[in-house]
Amino acid sequence: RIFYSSRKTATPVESSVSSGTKTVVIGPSRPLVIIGERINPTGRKKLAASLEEGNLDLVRSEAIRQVQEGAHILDVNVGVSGIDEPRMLREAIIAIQEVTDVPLCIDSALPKALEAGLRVYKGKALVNSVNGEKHKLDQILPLVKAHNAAVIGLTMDDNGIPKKAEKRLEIARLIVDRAQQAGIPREDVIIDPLAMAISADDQAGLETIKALRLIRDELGVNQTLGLSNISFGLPERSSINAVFLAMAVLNGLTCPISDPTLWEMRRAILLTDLLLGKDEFCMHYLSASTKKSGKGKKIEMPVKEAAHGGTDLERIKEAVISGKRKLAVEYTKKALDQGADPQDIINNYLISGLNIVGEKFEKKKIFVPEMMMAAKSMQACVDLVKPLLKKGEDAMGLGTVVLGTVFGDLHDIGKNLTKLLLETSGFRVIDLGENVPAEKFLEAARENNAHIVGLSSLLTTGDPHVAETIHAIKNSDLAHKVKVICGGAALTLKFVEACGADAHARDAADGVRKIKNMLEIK
Ligand code: B1M
Repeated sequence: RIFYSSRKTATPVESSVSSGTKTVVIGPSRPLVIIGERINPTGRKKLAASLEEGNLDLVRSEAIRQVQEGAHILDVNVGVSGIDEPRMLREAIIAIQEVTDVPLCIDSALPKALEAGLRVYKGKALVNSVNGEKHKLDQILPLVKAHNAAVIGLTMDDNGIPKKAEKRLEIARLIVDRAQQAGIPREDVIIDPLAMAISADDQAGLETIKALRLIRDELGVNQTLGLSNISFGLPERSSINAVFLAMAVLNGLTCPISDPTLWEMRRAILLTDLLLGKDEFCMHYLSASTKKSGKGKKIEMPVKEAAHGGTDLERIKEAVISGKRKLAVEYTKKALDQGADPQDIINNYLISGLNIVGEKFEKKKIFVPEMMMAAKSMQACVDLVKPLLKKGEDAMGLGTVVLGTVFGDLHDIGKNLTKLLLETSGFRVIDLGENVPAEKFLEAARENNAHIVGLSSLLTTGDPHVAETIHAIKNSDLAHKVKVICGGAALTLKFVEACGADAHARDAADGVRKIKNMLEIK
C-alpha cells in the first residue's frame, strides 16, 4: 500500500498557533496552511548582508510580501554566522509583529535564540524545531511548555536522518511521547518527516511519502515539510515540487513550508485544496488566479461600501451580482419593510442583476462558481418575497400548465419565476423540474389534462430538445388539446415558431399574458 490509505488508527488533531490578534488552525480537513520560508538568510545573500548590518528593512518587507501572497504563518530565521543571533531574532520578531498580524514560527538551532524570540512574542508561537536527539529534547521542550507554544519535531536523531520511513516514524513517536511527558499536548507537536533530494537517492520521495502516511495514521498529528529539498539538483524544480506537494497532502501534509511568492507553488497549494474539496465555491483559487493574471475583476466586490450611495433596491441588485446571499437577503428585507413592491424587486432588481452576471460570465470576467453564488443569492431573495406574491390558494381554476426546463438544461430560476407568476395569476402548475425529456412533458400533459405545456430553455445546445418536445406534442393525441409556449434566454420567436410552438414568452409576465390569450381568458 504505497499511496493513500484509508486505514486510520489515530484520531487526527487540529493544531492552533496565534499572533496577538489572529489564530491559525491547522488540520487535515482544513485548507493547507502555508508557512512562508523567505525570512531565512541561508542562500539569500542580500538578507544575510542586511542582517549582518543589523538592518531589518528587508525582513519587514519580506514579511509583508509573503503575507500578501498568501502565507498564513511566517518562519523567522536569522542565523548568520558571527551574528548575535538571540538579539537579532528578538529584534526581527518585534519588527515583524509591527508590520503583520500572522503567527510566527520562531526558527533557530540555538535554544538561547529561541528563548529570546519567545520572550518578545505576542501569542502562541510555533517553535522550529526539536528533533529526536536527547539533548535537544531536554533543552527545547521545557522552553516550548514554558511559553505555551507549539513545536515542530524533525524526524532525525543523533544518527542523522534515517533513510527508512519506519525509522522516521519511531523518532516522531519518541518526540510526541517526550512532548506529552513535558506537558505539551499531541496537537501542539507538528512533525516534519523531512524531504531529501531525489537527485541523490531516487527512493527519497517515496520514503518521505511513506513516513507522512505512517505518522499520520499512527500519531494523527499535523505535519510540515520543506518541500523544495525534494527537487534539489534537478531541472524544472517547481514542477517536481508541485506534484510532490499533491502526493504529500494526500498522505498527511497539512502545513507546508514554502515560498508563497513563487506562483507555481502557490498555485499547486490552491489547486490541491480545490481538488480536495477545501475551497468553497472555488473562491480562493478564482480570486488568486484572477489577481495573478490581472484579467477580470477582483472577485470580492465591496458591496457594502459601493452600495452606500444607492437605495436598498439597488443594493439588492449589487449583492446578487457579487453573490453575497446574506446581504442580498438583508437588503430585500429592508426594501420590503420600506414598502417596496415584491414584483418590482423581482423584475427590476433580481432579474436584471442576473442578466449582468450573464454578461460578465460571457466576457470571462467571472466563472461558473460566481454565477452559481449569484443564482443562489437571487433564489434566497425570491424565497423571501414569494409569500407576499401569493394571492390565494384556491384561485387555481384558470387552467393547468405543465412546466419544465428542457433536457440537458439545469437552469431553473426563470422557470420557477414563471411558475410563481402563473400560480399567483390563478393557474395550476405541474412543475417537472429541470433536464426534462420530451416524453416526460407528454406524459405529464396527458395525465394532468393540461391546457398548456411551457418549455424553458437557456442553452443553445437545448434547441434540438425544444424542437423534439414540440414535435412530440404536436404529433401526438394532444396536438389539438395542448398549446405549447416557450421561454428562456436562448430562444427566439422565429426559432420557436419554426419548431411549431404556439407562442414565445419574452418574460414570465409576457408568458402569463400569452397563455391567457391562448385560453381566451380575459
Ligand atoms: Co448558465 N448560462 N450555464 N448558469 N447562466 C447562461 C444561460 C448563459 C447565457 C451565460 C452566458 O454565457 N452569458 C450561457 C448559455 C450560452 C448559450 O447557450 N448560448 C450559460 C452557460 C454556458 C452555462 C454552462 C454551460 C456553464 C458551464 O458550465 N460552463 C452551465 C450549464 C449547466 C446546464 O444547464 N447543463 C451553466 C450553469 C449555470 C449555473 C448553475 C451556474 C446557474 C444556474 C442556476 C439555476 O438556474 N439554478 C447559471 C446562471 C445563473 C446563468 C445566467 C447568468 C442567468 C440565468 C437566469 O437565471 N436568469 C445566464 C445568463 C443570462 O441568462 N443572462 C446563464 C434569470 C431568469 C429570471 O431569466 O431564465 O431567461 P430566464 O427566465 C425569464 C424569461 O426567459 C422567461 O421568464 C423568466 C422570468 O422573466 N422564461 C419563461 C423562462 N422560461 C420560461 C418558460 C415559460 C415562460 C417564460 O413558459 C411558460
